[in-house]
Amino acid sequence: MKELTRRQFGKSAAASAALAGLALPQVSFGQASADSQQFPRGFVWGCATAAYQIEGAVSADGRKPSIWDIFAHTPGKTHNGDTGDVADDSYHLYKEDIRLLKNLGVGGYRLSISWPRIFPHGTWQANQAGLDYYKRVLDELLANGITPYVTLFHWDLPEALPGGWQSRTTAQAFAGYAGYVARELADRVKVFITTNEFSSFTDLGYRTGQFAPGLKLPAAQVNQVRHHGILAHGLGVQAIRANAPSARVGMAENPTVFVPVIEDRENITAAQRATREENAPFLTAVLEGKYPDSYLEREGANAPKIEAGDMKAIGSPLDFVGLNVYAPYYVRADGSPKGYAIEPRQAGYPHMDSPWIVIGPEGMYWAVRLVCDLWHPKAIYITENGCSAEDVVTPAGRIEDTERVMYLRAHLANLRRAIAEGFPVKGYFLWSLLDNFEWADGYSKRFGIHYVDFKTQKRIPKLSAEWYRAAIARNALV
Ligand code: GBH
Repeated sequence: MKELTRRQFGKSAAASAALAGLALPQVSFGQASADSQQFPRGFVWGCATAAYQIEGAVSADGRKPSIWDIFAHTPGKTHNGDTGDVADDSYHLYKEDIRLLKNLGVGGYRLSISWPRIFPHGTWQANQAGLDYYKRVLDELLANGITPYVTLFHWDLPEALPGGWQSRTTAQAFAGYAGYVARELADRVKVFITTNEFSSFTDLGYRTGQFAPGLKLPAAQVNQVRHHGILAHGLGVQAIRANAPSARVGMAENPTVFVPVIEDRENITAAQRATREENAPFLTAVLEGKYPDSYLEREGANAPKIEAGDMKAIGSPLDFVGLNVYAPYYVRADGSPKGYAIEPRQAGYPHMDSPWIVIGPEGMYWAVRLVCDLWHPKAIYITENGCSAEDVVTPAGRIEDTERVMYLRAHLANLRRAIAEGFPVKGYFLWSLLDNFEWADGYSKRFGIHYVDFKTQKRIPKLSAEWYRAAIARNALV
């Protein structure tokens, strides 16, 4: 790790020396241990959010409904009937939220743009007032020295688009929107992220029905929806490159992540196979520009209908791959034809406040390593990582979220291992800056490192915010 800076260590050593007169054993803080906690110079520390989860102001300045407005307002679809109508009111409080970012010392902020603010009817007629809002947000970020990482689609699809992701024209509409935004914001934004989490807006929206628009379609139609999702990404990449030639472009994906049960050759091979196979319709297709034959054979007559040029667009070269990492599966080698077996999640396996966030920090290391070994991306960003916690406010007004600190520290230790082994990880975006509208879970799950009192909109930094601030300041695990 030649790139590491030793300056921070020097400061800490001086501080402990100053305490040496006290009748306490000196805290050991040797050179070796300081180095082993360090991140590379230039590493981007950031936070992430998404438009519908934080903005509120759903009718402001010409915005029209997204499929999430409709879904959340449909009885029984979200916890407690919660909606994003107000959320964190970040639409109005964005300056305060940027102050929180500034206090943390982050270098980057991953935010998303609300498609229905820019094209309230999905396509055709752009809404200047919506665009102007984001110009104000971006200007505020830039004035504070924070680099924006802009996601174009984080699930708030304009309701007006007929058929939603069932329709191929939605992918084309996305490209039109992406190209327009890239052109209009190219002076302010140097990094664009097309879409967030293919499986979340396709499978959960159209197969399981947990997310908007809440459909449960048969396999052939689900595969077509998935195809339109990755096609939107591919056409989006082309449109962004045409309109903002100097911007860097990638996507944010949450592949199913596999940890080999034993770190040896056969189990690592099994994890690699599982990563490629289990992510076939999404990450594999995008990074190979082709669906694996095994996937097409498996789906048979239900396989997606592909038009000429689709796969070329889908496989458009990327400047980076963004990975959202929360919870892995464990996998082992076996004698089956595919060569791996995914371990069932045991009922007693520990998890964070959200039951789906089982604790598996090694997933962070293996996500990076396996994606790099399989596909050799130019760069990786961790575009999301974080967890929910109960976050009770103490009588003293504090939120002592030690379990979140544990979760983050363990994941960053594994990320650091990947970096130390030479994998090109350039930055990390913590999910999330603020407690917010957690989709189907409404306001019942808190992911922020700042607590939000949804009645008063007051923000309170949690212990995890203090911890993250210290990590950023030292560019190291703390
Ligand atoms: C990300 O999704 C999203 O990008 C972000 O918007 C979100 O707030 C964040 O993570 C935290 O959830 O209830 O067992 O059926 C993560 C992918 C997809 C994981 C939906 C949870 C529901 C699991 N998520 N999934 S379950």
